[in-house]
Amino acid sequence: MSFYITTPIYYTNDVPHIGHAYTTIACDILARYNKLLGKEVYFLTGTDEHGQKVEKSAKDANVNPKEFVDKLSINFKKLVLDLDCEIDDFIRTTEPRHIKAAQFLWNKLLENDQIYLSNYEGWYSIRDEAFYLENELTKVDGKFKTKSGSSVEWVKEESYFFKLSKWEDKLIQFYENNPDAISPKTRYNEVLSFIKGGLKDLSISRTTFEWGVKVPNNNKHVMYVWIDALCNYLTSIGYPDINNDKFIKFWPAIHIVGKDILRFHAVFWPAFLMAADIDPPKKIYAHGWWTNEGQKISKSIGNVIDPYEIINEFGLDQFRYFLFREVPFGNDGDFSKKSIANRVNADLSNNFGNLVQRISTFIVKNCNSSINPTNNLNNDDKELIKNLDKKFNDYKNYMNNQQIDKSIKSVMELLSLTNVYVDEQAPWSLKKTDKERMQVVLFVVVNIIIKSSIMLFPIIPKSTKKILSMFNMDINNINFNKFDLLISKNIIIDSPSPIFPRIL
Ligand code: ME8
Repeated sequence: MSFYITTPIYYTNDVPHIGHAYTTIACDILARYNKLLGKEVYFLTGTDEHGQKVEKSAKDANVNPKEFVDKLSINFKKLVLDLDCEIDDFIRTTEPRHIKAAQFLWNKLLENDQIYLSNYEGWYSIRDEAFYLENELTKVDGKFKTKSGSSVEWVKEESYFFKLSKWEDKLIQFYENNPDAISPKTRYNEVLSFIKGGLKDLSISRTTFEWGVKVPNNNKHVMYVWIDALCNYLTSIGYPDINNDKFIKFWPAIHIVGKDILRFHAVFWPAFLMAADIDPPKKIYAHGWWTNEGQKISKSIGNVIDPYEIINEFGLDQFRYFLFREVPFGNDGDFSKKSIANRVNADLSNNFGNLVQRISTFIVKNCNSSINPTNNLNNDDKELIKNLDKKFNDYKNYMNNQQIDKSIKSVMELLSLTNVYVDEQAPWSLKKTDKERMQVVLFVVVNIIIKSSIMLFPIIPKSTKKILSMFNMDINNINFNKFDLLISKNIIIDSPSPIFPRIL
């Protein structure tokens, strides 16, 4: 089984911020989870380096566009690694392999009679790199603005068009037959009603600036940045060679995107693909939008959240955990330092960390650092193990549907139950009265700590690896295979150290 997951490729017009980190970590979590299931995973991210917006930013910085993107792309690549994301490829749209793929896709569309030359006249937002109809705009201080507040300019130029209107029925049919192809459900409904409202042909080339992939056989035109950008998902797996192993194994992909760019992915992209005789994506998941203490994150307000600042203050896994436990994936979320501290203290320090710390130190002190497997379980133990099985199933069902927050919550509930079990069983009292029973209780708890660590590994990989190595587990081969049999051997505990210190 294979699993292909992508982030949007980010514009190289500025430094990365919390929003970019969010989508990339989401994909890393889902990629790591699918690896635990034993699937062959391909995880792609990269940078979107063409278009008017990037060209303008380069001009403002007084640098030529190529030099400009070379410099900015490095920050995005570095962030991926600093977020501990295990990618398989980092694509840049200025690379020769991508220009070749984008031009091939264009020619394919031309060959399939999906493109024609005409004139475009209408509103264009450089910030959104999108065309707008007048009824999608509102007048603010005498000037038209988009819903998100972007300025628009009137564009009048010769342009190639993609016959999007021709794909209306096919798209409706595709989504009606594949109701899971867009998630969450509200986004699916939104896209379907947009398509049913009627699709107009789409302008897919520009002549008034230079910074883009040249249209084959007409150098006056550069491709609309979105047709170039979307094609990255194909380039990485070897397009135009659709018969190569990677393409056969991994296409179609699951695209994780912010809700701002859903229409490009769920309307334009599948239409381009079908028009080029390629299967549409398996799924498009549109997540919500982060605000900063209630305000939209924006450079002009000056409230852009730098992921490095948060990581330095709270720790990487604490940051990853907060982003995906605090807010249901798909909903909007509000960021504040107070809420990260509260969440980390409640879940990671008081619940998970506390359990690991008290059990491991107890075993080191009282059991010569070692616990033996046993079958001598009483009803309380069996009840807790039943809960482990149930929460593991819930966790998988949620993860399979990208409900990351709910899957984390299942593990946290299991850990809370385990803390209650420890209090009730009181191994510190059993030490004096029934040493054999004490061993059983510790065995059950160690079992749950190890399995919870594996379940939480996709979300907080560094910390769970530390815990697993503390319990002498093989951290180079973490997976759900033989999950039931994990603790069939004697467990030796290495010197315990606090994993999640409380944030003061
Ligand atoms: O749109 N909250 O690139 P981009 C959550 N190049 N996520 C956010 C966010 C926020 N406040 N801000 C940004 C582009 N994001 C195109 C994509 S794909 C073929 C081309 C995330 O640099 C979110 O994933 O503007 C959003 O969709 C993406 O960054 C936009 O990145």
